[in-house]
Amino acid sequence: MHGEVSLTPERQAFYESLTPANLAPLWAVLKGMMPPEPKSKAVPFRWSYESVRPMLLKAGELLTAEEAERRVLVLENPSFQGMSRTTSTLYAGLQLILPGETAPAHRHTASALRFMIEGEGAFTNVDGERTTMRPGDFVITPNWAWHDHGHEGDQPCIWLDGLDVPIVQFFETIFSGGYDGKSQSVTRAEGDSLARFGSGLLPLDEDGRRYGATSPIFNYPFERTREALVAAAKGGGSDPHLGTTLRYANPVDGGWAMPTISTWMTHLQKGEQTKPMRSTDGIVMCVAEGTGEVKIGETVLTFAPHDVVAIPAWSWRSFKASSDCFLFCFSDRVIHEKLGFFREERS
Ligand code: GTQ
Repeated sequence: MHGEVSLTPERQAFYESLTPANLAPLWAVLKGMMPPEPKSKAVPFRWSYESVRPMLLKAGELLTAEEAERRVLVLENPSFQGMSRTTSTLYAGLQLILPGETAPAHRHTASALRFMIEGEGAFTNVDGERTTMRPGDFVITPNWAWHDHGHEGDQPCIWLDGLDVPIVQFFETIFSGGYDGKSQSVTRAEGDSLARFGSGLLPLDEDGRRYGATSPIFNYPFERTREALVAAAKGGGSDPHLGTTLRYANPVDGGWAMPTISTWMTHLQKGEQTKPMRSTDGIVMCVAEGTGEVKIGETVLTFAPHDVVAIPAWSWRSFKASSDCFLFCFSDRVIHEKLGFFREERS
């Protein structure tokens, strides 16, 4: 775009006369409106699991899951305090459920994902099917699906929630509702969705669009993901920018597992280092296993298991693994792709 339009007293007076008429001169704002490339308002940030965990457990002493509805500490980007945003477009939070508790059934137009971090025995019921969540599992709550969480183990369970809330808010399409009763009745056997849709097989007489554009698989178990990544790393050689990365796919059409949030997992072997790349999507990363560092622009952040890192849109990123790493990531990429905004650049 061209240079600033200079401000004279006469012009200034004219602009002020426009304001009460709810008019504004485009030429005074055009440069800011159309910068040559994106400049994210979000900043790179890492939440250390070691330091957040005690605060989450403290919340567990202060209130029950039922009282809270969802006992979650929102991971707020320093640029968005009070706005429940981890990146400019995505929400992330750490949720705690204690043995015997229930997070009551509700539903909303925001889509949610869970990335399980710690503990045994927690489950979520989604649209009549229960799934037990084990560390490293990626679990989906499709938009408008009833969901409630419970816990039959004897230790605290903690997972990362990822939601498209800021996006749904932007479109002013938030709806939500409470269930008549604490938890929904289970109508399908555990593992049914994974059996029907998650083994390279599909039902002969159902097209699999149970949840519209969301994958009919709602738990992608870590055991399978990890095994695939380890085999792929051995078999194919790692990409210089991506390491060994596989995305979670909707088996019905091969697209992303969720209509508004892209998800993938990266495996880096000890000592592996990726070359800088950047893309238009803002990313939230959760460390499933391993330690290392991520460079985002000029910021270097170390990471350890279960740490969560916000990577702002269009910032150069590269990773260095000091031990074997498995890094779960989610972003708004799928929306960029659908709308024709997605770009990436590799050094
Ligand atoms: O578990 O349903 O972190 O509704 C935020 C909103 C979790 C949930 C969040 C939610 C949930």
